[in-house]
Amino acid sequence: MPRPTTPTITAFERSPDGGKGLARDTRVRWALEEVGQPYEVRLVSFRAMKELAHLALHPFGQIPTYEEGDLALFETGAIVFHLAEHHAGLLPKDANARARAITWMFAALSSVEPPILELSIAKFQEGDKPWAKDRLPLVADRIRNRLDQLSARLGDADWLDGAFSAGDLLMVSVLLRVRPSGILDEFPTLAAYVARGEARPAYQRAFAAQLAING
Ligand SMILES: N[C@@H](CCC(=O)N[C@@H](CS)C(=O)NCC(=O)O)C(=O)O
Repeated sequence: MPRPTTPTITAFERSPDGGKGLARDTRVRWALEEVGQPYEVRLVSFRAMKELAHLALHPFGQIPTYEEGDLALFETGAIVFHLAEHHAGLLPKDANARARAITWMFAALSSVEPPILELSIAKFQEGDKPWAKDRLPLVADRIRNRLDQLSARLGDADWLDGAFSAGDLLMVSVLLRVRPSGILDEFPTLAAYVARGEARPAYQRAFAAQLAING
């Protein structure tokens, strides 16, 4: 089947979060909105995600995916990076500043998101295990440790390294996933950082678009 020329992403037919914007298509929508790239969305059911047609796009049977002409991508980091490389607005021009912004993209996805994901797993997939009660506070403390370090680095800056970048887009997206636990609000500096991200018109458009499907 020929790939669509207008970029097309996949998203949950019905997001488990009921439109809170926590499913990972929101961060891709946000990046597309930041760079002013129109896009289409193909909704997939949980069953369709595990079928061959979707597995050809995403080996792990997940959303989001991204298709544009001959190109098919998965992994939000790769998708956001692709958009940032091909459009102005998400990565600085200066080579060193650009490398630092990319570093923050990796930091969001490989140093901050994993413990946050662990908390969801501990609560929702392992919550009925006899050891869950002992494990939860350990996982929560690992998040606190990371957020403490991140908060210290951000200090009183608006964004992680100069102007808003793809690094901030991913970091804010990752931090939003921990807010329901209450842990984000223990770090007012980070809560304000996330609020700055959410206040961006591009984020608001992305949030509204996913809410229109899931709300
Ligand atoms: N590392 C991946 C994670 C993708 C992911 O976990 N997607 C979730 C939705 S937010 C999903 O499809 N879950 C359904 C499943 O794994 O069956 C990325 O950043 O794109």
